[in-house]
Amino acid sequence: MRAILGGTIAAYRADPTYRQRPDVHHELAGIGHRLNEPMRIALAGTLKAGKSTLVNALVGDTIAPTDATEATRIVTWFRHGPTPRVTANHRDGRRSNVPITRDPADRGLTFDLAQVDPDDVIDLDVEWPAAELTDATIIDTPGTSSLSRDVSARTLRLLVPGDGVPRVDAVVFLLRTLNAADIALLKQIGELVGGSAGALGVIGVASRADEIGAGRIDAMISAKDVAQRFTAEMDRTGICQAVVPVSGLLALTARTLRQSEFVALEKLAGVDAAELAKAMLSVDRFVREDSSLPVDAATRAALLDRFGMFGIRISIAVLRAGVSDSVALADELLERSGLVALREVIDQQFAQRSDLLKAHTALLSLREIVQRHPIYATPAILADIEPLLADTHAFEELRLLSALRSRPTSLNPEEMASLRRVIGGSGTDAASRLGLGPDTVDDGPRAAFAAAQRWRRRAEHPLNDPFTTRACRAAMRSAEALVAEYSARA
Ligand SMILES: Nc1nc2c(ncn2[C@@H]2O[C@H](COP(=O)(O)OP(=O)(O)OP(=O)(O)O)[C@@H](O)[C@H]2O)c(=O)[nH]1
Ligand SMILES: [Mg+2]
Repeated sequence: MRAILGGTIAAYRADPTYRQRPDVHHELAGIGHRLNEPMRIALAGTLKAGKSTLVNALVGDTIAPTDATEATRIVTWFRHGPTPRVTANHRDGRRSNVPITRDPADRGLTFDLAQVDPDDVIDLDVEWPAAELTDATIIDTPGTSSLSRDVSARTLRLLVPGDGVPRVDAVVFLLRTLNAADIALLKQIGELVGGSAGALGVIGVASRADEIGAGRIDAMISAKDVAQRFTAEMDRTGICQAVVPVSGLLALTARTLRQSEFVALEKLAGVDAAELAKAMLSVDRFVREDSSLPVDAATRAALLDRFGMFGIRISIAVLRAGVSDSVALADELLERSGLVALREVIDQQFAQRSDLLKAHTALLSLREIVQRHPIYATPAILADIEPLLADTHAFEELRLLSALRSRPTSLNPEEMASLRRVIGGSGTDAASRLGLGPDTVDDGPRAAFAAAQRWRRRAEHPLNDPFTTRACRAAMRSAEALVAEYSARA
């Protein structure tokens, strides 16, 4: 990729017409800069799906405004920076500083947008010293309700820009329901992010998962069922296969759990079970002024705000099961929020392949520029780009890793585990793909050869369904690539 880019830059420098076009040189240099930047992950989805809350949960700090403030109408970039700083990018190219204020109710930060007209601002740039942002820049987008509204248009311009050059490398799409408008939007995004092969770098989240079961303790279990139905339905559309149920609210609260909250929950956990069950029959009852619960009404309302009904129930259950310190409670809540699972999926699908995703974005950008500004060398450059974009095996691996989560195969559990491994499910280096430890690493070439043979034979099994055959063929190709890699090294 870098070689093609370098060659292209040289070709434009030497071209008699384009020698004098700093704007084009600047655009080309920008592609190179982006290859060195962290991967860009956008959070998109329907109105009030919980995008901003999930941004905060991922970062581990309340930095994205979540109320219906003006800021939720603006695309906001969260990048790593040494000190907190917010900059507004204006339509006329101007950049201005935006003061940061803490919300008095401690709902996190708000940006003081008094001097800023949202209609005049293209996007906000937030620099924040959070470790989570060193590997990925996270982009919060305004909710999309329909494809034509102004706010939706802002999100669409970011995710599906008119010039076809992607601004982001991967998308986490939050859905509370699956309706035709959501699917249409997802399709557009999927086509852009993944090229014509679709479904690359798009993860679905069944959001606000704690609400699906109406706050019952098995809410996350029914959320899993819903996610499975989402997955199956999305699989048919070919957009994104991995769908994870997540409660961003619970995750954020877990990551920012306060000692005072732990104390209040412990008091509630001490209440007689029947009495507590009655007091928690509904939200109204729970926050009632004249309740006999040992925690005052204001504190109860605050708990409800931070945990939700499900979060309170689950916390009490966890405390009753014997957890006795706030760190252990936070860990348990985080696990149940689905955030841990989401992070694993993000790591597997995005982080480990960030170079691939970034290279893919760079190739699309480069192709667009050389087509827009044709020079003598354009056909030669395109001839270099096209085969790289068409080499879809790495993309096929990504798609399969998620599809294997939900689609049945005739593989036995051992086969499934080693197939997932060989297509990069536990890491993309040769040793991880072949399951080699430090003492067996010398067996690499032989193991790769054996794996290629094994999957070729398995792909030809007469009782395979088409999906199983497809997965086995992909594993065979992955193993063959390892064989080639080893022989190139030797
Ligand atoms: N119970 C529950 N409530 C949530 C969850 N995530 C967000 N909420 C609530 O839903 C409301 C909207 O959350 P936001 O994070 O602002 O949603 P958003 O998608 O950013 O909204 P817009 O940007 O305005 O489209 C807030 O009141 C949140 O507290 C969740 O996981 N569980
Ligand atoms: Mg928002």
